[in-house]
Amino acid sequence: MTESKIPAYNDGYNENGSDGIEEASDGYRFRKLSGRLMPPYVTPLRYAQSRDVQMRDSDISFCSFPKSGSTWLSQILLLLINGGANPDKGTLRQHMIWMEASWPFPKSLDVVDSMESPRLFKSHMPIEMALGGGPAKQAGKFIYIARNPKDVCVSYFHFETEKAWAGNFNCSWDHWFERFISGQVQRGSWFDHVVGWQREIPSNLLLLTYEDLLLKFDNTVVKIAEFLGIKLTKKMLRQIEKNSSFDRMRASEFANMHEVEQLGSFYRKGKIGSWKEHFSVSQNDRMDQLISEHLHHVAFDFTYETD
Ligand code: PPS
Repeated sequence: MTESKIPAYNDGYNENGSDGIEEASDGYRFRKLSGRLMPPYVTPLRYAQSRDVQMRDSDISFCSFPKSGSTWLSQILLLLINGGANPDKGTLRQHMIWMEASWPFPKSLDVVDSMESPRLFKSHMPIEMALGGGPAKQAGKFIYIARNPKDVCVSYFHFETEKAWAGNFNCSWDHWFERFISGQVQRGSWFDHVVGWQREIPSNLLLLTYEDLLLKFDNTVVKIAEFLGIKLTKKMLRQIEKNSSFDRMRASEFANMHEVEQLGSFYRKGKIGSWKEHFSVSQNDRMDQLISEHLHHVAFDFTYETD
């Protein structure tokens, strides 16, 4: 595994240099692939490789729109396949295969082909651009995790502000809100992403929500284990709960994400409802309107606030 640290996003690190990277008038940087805004580190080469990967029956892939709890899910999956404990070597990121990204631990198709089973794949792609063409076309198990769009919008605002991979841009909350609801953020429209992934639900695709993990942890982990065919004991479940807790992940060398220095505040709140600290009444009305227009037929049942 590559041990190098990537202190900041650097165009020169990518195979294609800065080709195809665009900068909007507000300073937001992105690369367009298949008409969608992507982070610059999703290079055409990495994206092509991600489409060509051949999945095995034993592979586990998880996907989400950014800031939807995918890192938490990755930790739970790793604990599930490892008997409840973290592996002795490496970090959480190093145990994930992130085919579409050129950092921090890029892997070529040859390397991925030679890896032992079970392999754990991470992705943030919309269904039309999914790893290997998506669950309907591939072997292995796929999990898609979604989170309510209000909290995603806020979490993403903090994640993208003053980050090199987004051009170190710095905008107001109001400006970000407009970008988010019009799909002008890296990975495109949250609504398209979430609606697209549940349009067809083959038997090798499990849909989850971040809120389910927070509010019904045991049931949700049992559901994941059953889906993956993993025997889960009560002791393992308690170990998984402990080792995947927000505080434990934030504090542990294994999961703290310090490979990318700019991710210092990666574990920000880990709660439902932090949108209330940012949304104005009219922004909330507009988001509710979009939710009722786009989500009336989706399989997800989001929770927006807790008592
Ligand atoms: S990324 O960067 O797109 O991969 O982000 P992702 O991991 O999908 O989502 C990040 C948000 O998940 C929160 N998080 C957690 N919440 C509860 N428990 C645990 N263990 C946990 N780990 C990560 C993280 O704090 C981000 O949400 P916000 O609202 O910003 O805190």
